[in-house]
Parts: sequence; structure tokens; C-alpha cells
Amino acid sequence: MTTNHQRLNQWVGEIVALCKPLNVHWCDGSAEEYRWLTRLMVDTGTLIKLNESIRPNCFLARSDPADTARVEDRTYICSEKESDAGPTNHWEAPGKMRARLKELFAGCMQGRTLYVIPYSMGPVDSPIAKIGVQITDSPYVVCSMQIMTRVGRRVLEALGDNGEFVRGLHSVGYPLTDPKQPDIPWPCNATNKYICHFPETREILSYGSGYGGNALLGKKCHALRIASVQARDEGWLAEHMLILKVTPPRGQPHYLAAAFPSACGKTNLAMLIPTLPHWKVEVIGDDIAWMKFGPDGRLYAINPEAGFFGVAPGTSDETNFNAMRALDANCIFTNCAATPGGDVWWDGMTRRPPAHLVDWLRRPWTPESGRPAAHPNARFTAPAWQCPVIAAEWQDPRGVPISAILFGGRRATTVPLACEAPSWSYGTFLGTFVSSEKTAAATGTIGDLRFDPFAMLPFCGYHMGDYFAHWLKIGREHDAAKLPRIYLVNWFRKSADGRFLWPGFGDNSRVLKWIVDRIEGRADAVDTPIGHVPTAESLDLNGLEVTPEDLRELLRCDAPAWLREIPAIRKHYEKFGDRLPPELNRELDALESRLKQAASA
Ligand code: O2Y
Ligand code: MN
Repeated sequence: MTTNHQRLNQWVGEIVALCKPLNVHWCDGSAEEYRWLTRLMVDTGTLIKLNESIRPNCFLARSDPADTARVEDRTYICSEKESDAGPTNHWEAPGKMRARLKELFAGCMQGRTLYVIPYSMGPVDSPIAKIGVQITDSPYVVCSMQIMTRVGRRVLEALGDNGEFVRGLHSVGYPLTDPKQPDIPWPCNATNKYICHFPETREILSYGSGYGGNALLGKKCHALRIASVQARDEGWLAEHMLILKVTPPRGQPHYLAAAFPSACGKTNLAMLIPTLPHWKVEVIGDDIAWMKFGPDGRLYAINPEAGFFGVAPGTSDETNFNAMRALDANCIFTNCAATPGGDVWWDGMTRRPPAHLVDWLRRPWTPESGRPAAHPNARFTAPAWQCPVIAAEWQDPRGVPISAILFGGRRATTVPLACEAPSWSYGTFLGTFVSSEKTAAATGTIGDLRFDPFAMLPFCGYHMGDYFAHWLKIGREHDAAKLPRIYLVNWFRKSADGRFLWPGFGDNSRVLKWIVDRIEGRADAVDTPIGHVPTAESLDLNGLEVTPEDLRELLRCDAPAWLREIPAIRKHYEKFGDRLPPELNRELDALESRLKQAASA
């Protein structure tokens, strides 16, 4: 495959000269190419082919035990000014980091093939989509990028002779310097890992890891860290949000975007099966949303990805039937256990574990082993189109108009089941202190709160105070009547004796229904100091056994508990110094005085 794009050809030439690969291959994204690379990886032991009659065209990869997750402490934002990276990112001066990386990348691809992956984040013909080119020496990354993004010829065509693209250079950092040196199943660099972003020049340099978000550069590095900077500069939003289509019986669909920190059941919500009869929930995306204003003034979202890179443990026919069906064929599994019959298994996949397995570390495993069979961050990489509830319009280049944005955390106390923000600016304020409790707190005590504003803490490519300001600016510059409404939700509220008050999973459709009904002016709410909370009667609880006491607790604005959290929110805000928009402190002061009034009434 060739291109007349001079800057691209010149960059590839420079990287070839620096990294000294044995071969260069331009990826065309074809099924033939996928077959060739998976065969190659089966030969080197990187992949195990699963039983064709159980999971056709599926493979299992087992990583180096030291390379199993994103490495936040090795992730850098190398902006020109340190202050532009802000307090939530590691920073290094771009010149200094480039010099360090140049040394590491020099000769790092010896004995290997350098793959050039032209990819599109979003449907290739979408005005919201963006193009990237990743150079990598990992065939595992090439195959994973084929599933997770749109790769190949049509992307080069869209790029033309002079189009803009994000540059991503990735190496596992394990050169084969001696021609006789055999390769190993999961090459990586045990001592040096760097995941570096250069926001001003829209570049990503990743060294030493072959895993997930460190290596599949289209995902967190491009679609969130670099794109958040582009979005700020160009007036749109690049967010860590799933996108849902919710259709009421005989009604018009609404599209919702939702941000949750990790371990809050984001993939389960994205693929939820409603318990409410005749309500339909379909998925557009499970992790990232790019949202731009359309000519009609509404906010339109695309899923920039084409696949799901989901956590396997805990996923089952009971917890997420639709995800399980997306895994029936054409997937890459990483760090799962292997069954004697040539399938994969992970903890929680079936009620009864198999009697014998080979665990993710290649050791024999039985239920008596007393340790997990799969790594807790074991993953599936699955094509999105395979999900039975993928919405027909998931690849619509125009995107889908967003009616509501949800923020949620895992909160045993304080935060009610749902709460509607009366305005975009108040909704933005709610997003700034999204949090989960590190440990389940008993009622009356504050658990150790981990703030994850907008669920973007590890993914915002610039100063988070400026990111809050960008959200507030969007609200000032657009027609309030056309902006999505903003909601806080919490499926994890517990009783004083530690019981979950809400069943979650498919019953979360009851909260989605309340939100849709609010948007359509059909549902009641109570005005509380924190926002509009559902009345008990406005929630459709048909067929659900929830006691009136539990419901009251779920929907209670617990003013004293909120008041106890205000100092923690103030402390959280202090991190952002003078880049914290003053409106947010004003909102916090106003909230505190409303809560004090309510608590003393
Ligand atoms: O550990 C990794 O590299 C994956 S992290 C990830 C993957 C898919 C979706 N979300 C995430 C995340 O950390 O938010
Ligand atoms: Mn994510």
C-alpha cells in the first residue's frame, strides 16, 4: 500500500531510520492480513487458537505478568508548559522527554517488522471522526487495532495527500539484536515503560508495554488524552462516556451519554436488558463519546471506536448476556484461563467453575486452587457489530443527538438513585466531584472518597481546571434549551446494615425511563438542595419488590451527609488552584447554604 502523503511518508522514513526494523508493512486492514498475523502469532506462541467449533476465529493471548494494565505512573503529558498539564497528570518537558525516548527508540525494532496502521476514530466519512497513524512493532497491537478501529486503505484515501493525522509511535521495547535470538510470546520492556503525549503537536510516543491502553494508541491516548485537547481548541467534547439509545414503547428514541469511573458497571449499563416491558435499550458505544454541535444546535455524538475492550472477569450470561453474545466469535482474549476443550474461562463466567483449567499464568488450576484463574484485568477485544443490541445507527456519520448526560459513581451513602441538574452549569458542577468510595462506608461516616471528575482523571490531556472551564463555556455559548440535561445517578446506595438498596442491572432501565419521562415533561421530581430528585410515584417500580423504607432512603437528599462531604470537595477543588473556574466555588457555596438551611429545618 502506498500514499502520496508526503508528511506521512517522511515521518515513516524517519522512524524506520531510528528504530531499524527488519521489515516494514503498511496495514490494509484486510481479513487476509488478520489471518496472516494471527497465524504468525500462533507460531511464536503469542496466541493460542481457540476451538473453532466453540469460538470460531478466536484467540487467547497471555501477557508478561509485569504487563497487565495501563501504567498511570508511567503516563505523561508533555505539554510545553508544566502548568498546562495540571495537577492530575505527570509532566515532563517535551524536549527532555523526546531526548530520553529517542535513546530508547534507537534500534528498538531490530529483528522485527514495523507495521504502519492508518486508522480512523469514528466512521471514515464522519465530520466528527479523526484520523491517526500508529507505527508499532507488535502484531498483537495490529490485530487489536483492526478490531477496535477502522484500519487501512479507505483511511489513507480519506487522509489524501495532505490531511491532518495524530502520530503514534509504539514499540514493545524488546529488540531481537541477534538474528538467531528467538522471540518470546509477550515481548515488553520490564524496566522502561513510557506512555507520552505531546498535546501541542498531537503526538503519542509509547514504549515498553504491549498491553491495552498503553499500546492500542487509538483508545485512551488518542480518543481521550489528545482528543480532549483538540476538543477544547475546536469547541467540542471528547469524553469517557458510553452512548445509549433508549426507546419507550411506541415512543421516539432518546440518546444518552454516561460517564462512570472504573468498576461501576459501565459495560453492563451500555448493554442493559430492560426489566420494563416494551422498553428498548441499545448500545452505540461502551467507553468513549466524541460530541459536536450540529447545524440545528443540538449536541451529536459518535462512538470513535469499532470494538469493545472489556473486562472479562464478572461478565456472564447473567450479568451481561449481550456482551457474552458479542464474544461468540472473532475475538482476542487476553489473560483469561484456558479450558481443556480449547475455550476461555474467567472468574464469574459460569456459576460453577470448570474442574480443570490452565490459568492465565499457564499453571494448572482447579476450583480448590484458591486463586483467580484469570487476571482481574483480563480483557476481551470484540467487534462492536457483533453485539446483539448494537443500534442500527451506531455508524451514522452524523452521530446521534444527545438528550441527556449521566454522571455516576459507586456510592454507598449520600448520593441518591437519581438527581437532575436544573442547568448545564450546575450539571457541570456535579461532574467535577464524581466520586467512588474506596471502602464501603457505614451510614453516618464518610468513606474514603476517590474523586474522578467526569471519570476523566487519567484521561484529560490538559489542566483539569481548564477542562471544567471548557464545559462551562460550552454551556454559555449554546442554546440552553437544546443542550442535553445532566443527571447524577447512583446504583450502589446501601442500607445501614450494608445491603444494596437497588437491584441495579436491568432494573436501571427504571431510572432511564424516569430520565426520558423528565425530558418529555411527564415525570415529577422534588426540588431538593442538590437538584431535582424523583418522587416515589414518578419511578416505575412495577414488578419490583422494594420496600417503602428502602425507596425513601434511595431517594433521600441526606443534607447532613452532603454537608459532611463539602470540606472534601473544597479540598479536591484546591488542587486546581487559580485554574478552577470561580463559578464552581460559587456553586459549592450556594449548595452548602441550601444544605444548611435544609438540615436546620
Ligand atoms: O488496562 C487497560 O489497559 C485497559 S483500561 C480500559 C479499557 C477499556 C475501557 N476502559 C478502560 C479504562 O481504564 O477506563
Ligand atoms: Mn474506560
